Amino acid sequence: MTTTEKHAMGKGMKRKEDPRFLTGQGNYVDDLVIPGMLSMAIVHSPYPHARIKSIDKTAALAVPGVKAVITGEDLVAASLGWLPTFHGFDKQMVLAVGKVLFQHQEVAAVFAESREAAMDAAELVEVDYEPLEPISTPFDSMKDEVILRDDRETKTNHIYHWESGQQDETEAALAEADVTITERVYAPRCHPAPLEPCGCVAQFDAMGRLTFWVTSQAPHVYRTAISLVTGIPEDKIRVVAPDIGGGFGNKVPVYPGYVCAIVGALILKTPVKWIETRTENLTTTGFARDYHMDVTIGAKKDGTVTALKVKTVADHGAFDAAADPTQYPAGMFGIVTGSYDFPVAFTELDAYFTNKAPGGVAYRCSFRVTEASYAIERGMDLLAGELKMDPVDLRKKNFVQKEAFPYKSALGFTYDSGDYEGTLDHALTLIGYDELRKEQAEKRARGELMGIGISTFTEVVGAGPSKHFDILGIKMFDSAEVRIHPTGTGIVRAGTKSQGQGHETTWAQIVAEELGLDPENLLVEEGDTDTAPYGLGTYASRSTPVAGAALALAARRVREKAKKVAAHLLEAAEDDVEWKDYKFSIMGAPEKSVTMKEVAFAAYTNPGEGNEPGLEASLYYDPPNMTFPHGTYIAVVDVDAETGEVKVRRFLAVDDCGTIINPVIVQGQVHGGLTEGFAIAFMQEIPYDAQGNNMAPNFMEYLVPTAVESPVWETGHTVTPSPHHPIGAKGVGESPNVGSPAAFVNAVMDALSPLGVKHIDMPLTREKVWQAVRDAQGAA
Ligand code: PCD
Repeated sequence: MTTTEKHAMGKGMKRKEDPRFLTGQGNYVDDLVIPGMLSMAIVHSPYPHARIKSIDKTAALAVPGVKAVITGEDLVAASLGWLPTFHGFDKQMVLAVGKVLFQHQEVAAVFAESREAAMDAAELVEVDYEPLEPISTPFDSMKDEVILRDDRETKTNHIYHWESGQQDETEAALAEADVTITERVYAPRCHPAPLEPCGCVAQFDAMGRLTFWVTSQAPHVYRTAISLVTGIPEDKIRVVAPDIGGGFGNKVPVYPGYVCAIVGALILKTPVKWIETRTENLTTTGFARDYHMDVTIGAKKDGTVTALKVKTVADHGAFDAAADPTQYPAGMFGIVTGSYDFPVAFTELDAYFTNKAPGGVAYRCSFRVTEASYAIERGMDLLAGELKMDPVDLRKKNFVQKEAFPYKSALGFTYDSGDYEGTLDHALTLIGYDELRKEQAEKRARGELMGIGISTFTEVVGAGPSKHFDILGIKMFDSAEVRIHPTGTGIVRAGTKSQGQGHETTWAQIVAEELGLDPENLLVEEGDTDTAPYGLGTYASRSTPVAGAALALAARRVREKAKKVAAHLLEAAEDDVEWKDYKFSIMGAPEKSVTMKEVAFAAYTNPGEGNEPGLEASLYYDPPNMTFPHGTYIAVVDVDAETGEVKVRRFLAVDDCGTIINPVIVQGQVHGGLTEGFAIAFMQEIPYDAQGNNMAPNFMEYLVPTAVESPVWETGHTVTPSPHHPIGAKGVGESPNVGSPAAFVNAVMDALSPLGVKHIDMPLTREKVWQAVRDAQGAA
C-alpha cells in the first residue's frame, strides 16, 4: 500500500498538528512576546444600566509603569467610538460614552508596562455612575417603558421582526388539526467558553503597517473590518490568527478590546497585548441562545403532522452583535421543520434589547440551528406524549422520505440529501432499543424512573451560496491554493482557520486523495492574511462544505496541469492519458505510467514544449447550496426521584455527514460536541438576576464538565453523500451540539412522564428535577 492509500480520504490518519499541541508547543497569541510591548487592561462597569457622570484617570495614571488611559470620549474624538456588528443591523460602543448598558461593559482601557500594573491601574480609574433601573428580560423590555438605546432613531427596545412561511395556511391547518400541542421551550443563555479566552497583539512597523495577531475565526473579515473602522488602508494591515485554543463561535465577532489595543499601539507607538480574563470572556464576549420559543404542532389522530408554528422572543442584550449573515437576522432558524415533512409552517421572531451582554453568536451551530433543532425535537416528543405514541413511530411516520430529495421544506430550504429512517434504524439496532423499552417497562412497574430520549435532527451547514449569504457585504464563498514543489511535496492554503478541528490533517488528506501524494508531506497553512487566499473563515461548519470543496477542485486544477506534463513524459497525446489508481497512465496500457511525484519534478525541470512550468493552482468556490447533515441521537437516563440526580447511562450518536474525510477526527468532533451538549442540557447557563447582575461570571458558577462527569459516548455512522459537493462531504463539527440537548431533555422527560411532568427548561439541574418531581408528587 502506498502512503496515499494509507492516509488519503476516509482513513483515520493521526492528526498532524497534535505533536505540537500534546507537548505544549502550540503558538498562541499570548505566547507572542515583543520587546517593549505594553499590556492592556480594561475597566468594566459594575452596573448593568447607569449614567456615566465623570471619569477620573488621575490615580490610574500615577501607577508606576502606566503609559495611558483611554475612554469612550477619547475614541469618539478619533471617530472610533463605535464598531459595526457583523450582520450590519446595529453597532456597538467600543468604550461606553454617556451610559453603560450592561454589567461589565467596557468603560476605559489602561496601557502599562506589565499586565499587573495595567490591572492594578484599571481598578483605580474612578468612574462616577448614576445607577438606572435595569431591564433583564425581553418580556420587560418589550413594554418600552424605558428605552435603553438613546443613540437609535427609533424609540423602542424592539430590534427587528422576522418571519418565514405561510401564516394563514398554518393557522387554518392548526384550527383543523385533530390534536395540537403547544409549549414554551427556552434555550437558555449560555456561552461557548473556549479554553483559551480572546486576545490580541497589535504592532505598527516603521512603515506604518499594522500586524494584528488575534484569536480570530475569520482573519480576512477582520482585516477588511479593521480597515473600514479605522481607515487604515487594507494593504497596510496583516491579520494573523496563530494557534487557537477553541473558538466555538465566540471568536467570530470583533470585540471592543481589539479596537482599543490597535488604538493604543498607534498612539503609544509600541506594540500592545491584550489577553482577556476568564470573567471578561464570560461576561462581555458573544453569548449564545437566549431564545424563548412557543412551539405549536398540529397533527391528525394517526400522528401525521399537518402544521408547525414557532413564535420566538429573542434576548439580544445591549447591542445586537449577533454574528449572522446579513439577510438572516435569525440565522438559519428556518431549519425548524427539522427532518419532518410539514405541509405548512410559519415561524416568527421578535428580538429585543436588554441590559445584558451583547452577542447571539452561533455557538457550535450554523446560526441558530441548535435553537431550532431543540424546539422541533422537543415538540415532536410532546406530540408523541399527547398521542401516546412511541416517539420512534411518530418520527418514522413524518420523516422526509429518502426518495424525496432534493426536498423543499415549508420554510424554503432545499435539503440536498438524507436517509432519516435508515439512520434511525441503524441507531435503534446499535443501542438495542426494544430491549431498553422492555427494561424501562419493568423498572416503571417497580416505580423506578428510567428514560429514553431520541433526537432525529437535520442541520443546515456550509454558508454560502454567496447570493444569499454575506458578512458586512462580503460574500460567503471560500478559497484554496495548492502548490506542489519539485520534489512532490507541497503547501496547501485555505481561507478557513482551524481552532482545533484538525484542518492541517483533513485538508492535506483531501489534496492527497486528488493528487496521489503523501498527506504527511503536504503542509497546510491557514490564518495569515498575507499568504492565505481571501476566505470567510471557520464557523457554522462551513469549512468542509465550502473550503473543502475549493481544495478538491484546486487540486483537480493542478491535476489538469500535471496531465499535460505527464503526456509529455509518456510521449502520448494528452487525450490518451488517464488518471487512475493515483497515477497517470496511457489508456489501455496501464504499465506505462508516471506518478505525480515524477510529474512534479518534470514540471520544474522538463515540462515539455508549450507547457507552462510550475505546478500550482488557486480557486474560489461558491457553493450551489448548503449541505444538510443529519443524525439520530439516543440518550438513556436514570433519574433518582429522591435527589433529582440524572445519570446518563448511555448515549449513542449516529451521524451522517456524507463522505467522511477522517473518521478519527469526525469521532473526536462528535465526542467534543456531545460533551458541550451535555453541559448545556444539565449544568450551563448565564442567568441574570432582576437587578441585571450576571450570575455566572466564572467557572465556579458556569460549569464546564470534565472527563469525570461526562458520559461514555458511543458513536456510529451512515453515509449519504451530498450530491452537489465535489467529494460528497457535509459538515459535522456542529452536529453533536445541535442534536444532543433535545436527546438529553427528551430522555429525562420520558423518565418523568409517569409522574405527569411534561417539560422542564434547561439546564436540568438536580434542584430543578427534584422540584419538578416534588411538585408532581404533591399534585398527585
Ligand atoms: N470532517 C471530516 N469529514 C466530514 C466533515 C468534517 O473529516 N464529512 C472534519 C473536517 O475536515 C474538520 C472537522 O471534521 O477537520 C470539522 O469540520 P466541519 O464540520 O466542516 O467544521 P469546520 O468549519 O471545520 O469547523 C467549525 C466547527 C464549529 S462551527 C464549531 S463551533 C466547533 C467545531 O468546528 N469549534 C471547534 N469543532 C471544534 N473543534 C475544536 N477542537 N475546537 C473548536 O473551536 Mo461555530 O459556528 O464557530 O460556533
